[in-house]
Amino acid sequence: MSSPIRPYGDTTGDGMVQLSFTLPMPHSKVAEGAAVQLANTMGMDPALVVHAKQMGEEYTFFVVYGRVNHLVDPSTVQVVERDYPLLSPKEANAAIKRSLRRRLVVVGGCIGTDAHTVGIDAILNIKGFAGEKGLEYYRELKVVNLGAQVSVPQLVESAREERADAVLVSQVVTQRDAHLLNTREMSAAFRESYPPDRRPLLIVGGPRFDETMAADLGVDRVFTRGTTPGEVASYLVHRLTTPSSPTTQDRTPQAQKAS
Ligand code: B12
Repeated sequence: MSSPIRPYGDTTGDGMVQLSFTLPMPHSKVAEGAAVQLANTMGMDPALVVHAKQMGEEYTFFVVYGRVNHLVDPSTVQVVERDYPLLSPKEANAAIKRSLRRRLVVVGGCIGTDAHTVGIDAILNIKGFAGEKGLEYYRELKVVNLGAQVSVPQLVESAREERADAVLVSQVVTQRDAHLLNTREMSAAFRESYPPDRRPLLIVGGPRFDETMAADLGVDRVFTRGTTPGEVASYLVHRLTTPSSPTTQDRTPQAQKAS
């Protein structure tokens, strides 16, 4: 059992935090005063401007350091814990071979206008990420990487053509909630194009997603910053080859023959 805690900067429990933001005004003493006023309004008191830098002609970036009185209670925090075992590529390949008796097909890409492919490539490309090989390295996975700026209809079409078991979508740009809107559009399109028991597993990832939003976004799982390919491969195996998993039932060779 954990008890409520405070942040600290200099001495344990002193409540000190650091905050950065930009105000739409040139740097001046008034601008610094405005930054302190904002911090005070947010509950930082006292608040000290420790860095101020004019950006272009009309903006100033601030770092403010100060005390808050709020407590956090770790026992009430809700997170998505990993609820599947981490497998090595060898174990993942063996599980797919044993259960599907064919390669598991993954179609991925960045949807909308998003051209940030480094994240999805980190997961899919053979070179991988953080010392782990990407999904292309797995012998029992067939990976179709559609790259950047894939439209939702294109994605659905490719998923159909490839008979995808899973669709992996990356969204990095979050301006005007583009990542949320695009993801909802994507999941709605898959629901429209597939009967519920035939729909591929929908996975979305990017640095600014909230992992708890999967149901709200209509996807099966959300992955965020720092995700490694091994985690994704293990999740795919868990969801698509474990007999108790609901999405597995209609993808087994027997079920596919029957349909
Ligand atoms: C590299 C980069 C670019 C490159 C992209 C090159 C490429 N081929 O990808 C270029 C120069 C093209 C670019 C362009 C732009 N960029 Co840029 N870019 C970045 C930068 C510096 C790094 C992103 C990156 O590669 N991260 C490394 C990867 C490995 O991390 P990741 O994406 O988080 O991926 C990991 C996880 O999130 C997860 N993951 C990600 N996707 C998926 C998907 C699945 C299925 C799974 C399971 C996991 C997963 O796994 C990955 C590994 O752990 C960021 C700033 C930053 N430091 O993050 C800005 C940033 C993302 N860009 C930004 C912006 C604004 C732009 C532009 C709009 C700029 C402009 N005005 O033109 C354009 C948009 C272009 C477009 N149409 O999308 C903003 C976005 C702000 C926002 N709130 O949305 C950022 C945050 C910079 C900033 N602070 O302003 N950019």
